[in-house]
Amino acid sequence: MMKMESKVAPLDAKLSMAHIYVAFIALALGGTAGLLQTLVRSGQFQLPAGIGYYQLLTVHGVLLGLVLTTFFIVGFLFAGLSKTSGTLSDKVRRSGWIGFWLMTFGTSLTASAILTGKASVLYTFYAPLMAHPTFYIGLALVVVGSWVSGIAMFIHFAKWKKQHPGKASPLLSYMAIATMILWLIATLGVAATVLIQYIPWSLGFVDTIDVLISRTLFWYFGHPLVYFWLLPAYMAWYVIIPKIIGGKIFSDSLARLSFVLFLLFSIPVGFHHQLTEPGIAPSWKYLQVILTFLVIIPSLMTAFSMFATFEMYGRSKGATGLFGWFRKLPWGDARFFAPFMGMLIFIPAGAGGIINASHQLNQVVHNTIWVTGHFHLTVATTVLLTFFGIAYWLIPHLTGRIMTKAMNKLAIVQTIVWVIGMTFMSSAMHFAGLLGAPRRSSFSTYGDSAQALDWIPYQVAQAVGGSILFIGIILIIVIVTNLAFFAPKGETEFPIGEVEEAAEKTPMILENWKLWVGIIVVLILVAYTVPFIEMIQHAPPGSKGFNHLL
Ligand code: HEM
Ligand SMILES: [Cu+2]
Repeated sequence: MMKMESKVAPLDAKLSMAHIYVAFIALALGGTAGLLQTLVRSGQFQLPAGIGYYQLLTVHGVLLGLVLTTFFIVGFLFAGLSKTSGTLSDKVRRSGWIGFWLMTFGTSLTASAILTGKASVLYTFYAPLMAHPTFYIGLALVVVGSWVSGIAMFIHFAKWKKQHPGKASPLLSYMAIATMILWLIATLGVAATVLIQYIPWSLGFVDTIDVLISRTLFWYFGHPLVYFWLLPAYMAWYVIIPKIIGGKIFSDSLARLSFVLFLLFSIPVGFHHQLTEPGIAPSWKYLQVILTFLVIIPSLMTAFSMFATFEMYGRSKGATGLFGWFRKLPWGDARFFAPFMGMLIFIPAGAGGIINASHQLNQVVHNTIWVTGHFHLTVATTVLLTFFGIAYWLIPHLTGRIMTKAMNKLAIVQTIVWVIGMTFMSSAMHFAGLLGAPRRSSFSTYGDSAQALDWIPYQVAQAVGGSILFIGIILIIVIVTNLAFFAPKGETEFPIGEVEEAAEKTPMILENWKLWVGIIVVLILVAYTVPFIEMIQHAPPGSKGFNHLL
């Protein structure tokens, strides 16, 4: 097929790169904040110039959790759609740019509120902490911008479908659309709370806010948010990695089915973040925890599929014995090595996630720095190392350059540095959390209490890890800058895997989005309607805003 060999058209490449630049600027700034946080929490360092700890942590959470991820993902999805479903039409591309500028303008509004000290409310912005209205308005613009881009992607995909009736869509495009459907459904919750609750309240149109409802709408969004981060990483694992190692995609149908299951099981489960919250009956928490655990099924399907691809490839290269194939993998190729280390870290990360989601065990770790340790393994390692692995071929593909051997070596070093730094920082966070150390708090010995003194060695280890990670940040910025501006000109492949010949044909029911979206809506209604009505009927008095500037 000619299309498969094509390049992303230059105009589409520009759109995609614009997103990627913002993402890596966010990484550089957010990573610096992260380093400072670990230094503060070691007890050896104080923030200069009146910068507050919460202010710093808000910068870190918003830039890395929200800006880096969303921009990188939208950029990657546009590139993937352009590559596998054809060049974007002018209209679709223009909508992509409108989306980009809305998101960028929104980010700068939110950032100015945080930097001027008027929005130290952390990236979850829990009420009744109240920020300056521009913080929420900026966030709303980021969401609306992402919708404009998302809808443009749907239009592009619908056009492909129309031109290819009865055919299974390109796998990468299918996955991009699944990811965007997840994002659109999930962001309805955060948009509702920001537009209906936070903005009128912060502008002073209403006096009080219903805290439980705001938190419920936030977590209706907050959990699928993590799948919005993960699915693009899975896109790379399922479709890109097989090509990079020279193997085949194990099964197209299994890949699509796992995406559908992720979509179904990642939305109606927000209560697992609210297990300690009053006002939600235990039976509804129980239901949502069960739905949470169902996500283990597509996760294990993904793991199985990846290792099947690796083993099939190794054996085709003559590997023998149970694990002989392991040595045949291209360890020297950063495009493979970085995501592979991400997959490896996902094993302990996923195990930690099962602990978090279990009601009883959650009581032990809730709001401790264990949780922070957990998501630095998932999003800041598994997802991020995979995104780095994508950047190593996507950026040179889009800018018409090649990654030199030297840069590839540096990228291998970057991966190792990241894994070592994260092992220090994240392990220390997990252990300190088990000893009761709270997350989201500056350094304190709590009046020299024995328990708090026990945490200090771990906090020093966090700072050691944080410093190593910061070297990793410098390295990735050097590599990305090189790939975008200085690397030698040339052609870089956009790797798209092919399906194993023996694989079953893809059933068309997997393309039936009306059906899947219908099932998601039903699941959401089952999981949320009754508890939500109860929250409204038995609502406590609302809360006034708390704002240290008032
Ligand atoms: C240089 C690398 C990094 C370092 C040293 C670092 C360090 C930290 C520390 C110490 C905290 C917790 C502070 C506290 O609760 O008091 C934290 C929180 C957080 N980090 Fe990182 N981090 C790094 C990279 C990342 C990356 C790459 C991401 C996301 C992709 C990320 C996302 C977050 C989020 C979402 C929070 C939670 C903020 C909150 O609780 O409001 N971090 N980080
Ligand atoms: Cu969750």
